[in-house]
Amino acid sequence: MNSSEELDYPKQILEYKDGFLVSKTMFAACELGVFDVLHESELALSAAAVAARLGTSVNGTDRLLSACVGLKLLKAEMKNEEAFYANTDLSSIYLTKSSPRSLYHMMMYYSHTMYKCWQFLPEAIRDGKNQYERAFGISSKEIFDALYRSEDEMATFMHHMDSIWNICGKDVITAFDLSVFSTVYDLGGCSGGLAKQFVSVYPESTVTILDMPKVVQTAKKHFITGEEHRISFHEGDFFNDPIPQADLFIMARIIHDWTEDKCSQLLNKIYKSCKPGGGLLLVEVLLNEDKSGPLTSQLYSLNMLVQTEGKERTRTEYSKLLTASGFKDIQVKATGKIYDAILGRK
Ligand code: SAM
Ligand code: ASE
Repeated sequence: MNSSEELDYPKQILEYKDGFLVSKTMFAACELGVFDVLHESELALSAAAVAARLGTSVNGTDRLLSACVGLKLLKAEMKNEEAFYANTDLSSIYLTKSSPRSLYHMMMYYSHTMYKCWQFLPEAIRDGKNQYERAFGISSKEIFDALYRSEDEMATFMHHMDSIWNICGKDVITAFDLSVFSTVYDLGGCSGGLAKQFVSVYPESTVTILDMPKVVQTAKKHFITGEEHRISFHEGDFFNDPIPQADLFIMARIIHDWTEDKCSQLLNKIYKSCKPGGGLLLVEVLLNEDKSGPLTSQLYSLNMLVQTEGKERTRTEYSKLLTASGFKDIQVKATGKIYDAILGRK
């Protein structure tokens, strides 16, 4: 029930409508390099000094910096009636481009690609399908042809995918004891962000990343650079090429991309390639059984509608999918962070 105070002043609704103003403010500050300039400077800087370094207007920069203070992404200190700005610890760690835990590429993917798709959310709900045609003029039937419509787009997507595993990869990989599995395939393993976490936790294992040839080539060039000798690559198409035998298959954010039919096809194929006693680890966000939350999973499911042919699922829905393909002893572990882990055994 709403209180009469709320009915009189719809505080939450008014806050929600400003959600995209908040995101866009943070994205613009990242894109322009505000956090990088402040990180590089030893001293707090005035809006005019930041503007001079960024080559932006003083007028605009002044308002952006002030809004970032409101968002608690920057701190301001007054000296002789002028504000001097500095990063908070959080901004230095997560919003500068060069930090090892940087979310800069994620912000750019949200600000450019996702933002454009979400403009057509009502249309996506009317049509029940992704909006690449309306958002980017792409009529491809294959979602990854649309996602990888240029080399730049592919690199941004891969960086975006990579960045989250520096933050919640360990939790996903340690949700179950996976030390019994020595040959591991990460299907659709992309840049190898999760594979890196895997080999650092399980020193006896080797991980092979299977992905599309152009993704593998980009991963080798920009992401996995020589030192990680327990990570290798396999160029292939998990729908149309044979899937090699392994003790453990990992699929992170794969099942949520595809229709029920394609998921079953893929899972049946993996079951056949899985060694007896082997396992399949799915890494996905989970919806509550009654779909009442969490809000992040509900919003990500809408994102899967505007961007893919898939959706987010409940633990029961994942268990049913795995069971139907032959997997048994299905266990689900919530990590408390965005991504959770589901393990099935053969
Ligand atoms: N597992 C990674 C992660 O969670 O960070 C990437 C997930 S991304 C949403 C889906 C991945 O599946 C991409 O790397 C994409 O290139 C790959 N992929 C899509 N279709 C594929 C196919 N037919 N064969 C192999 N890989 C595919
Ligand atoms: C996919 C995952 C994502 C395909 C497209 C995607 C993500 C963004 N775009 O498998 C990451 C998950 N985040 C959200 C908001 O859904």
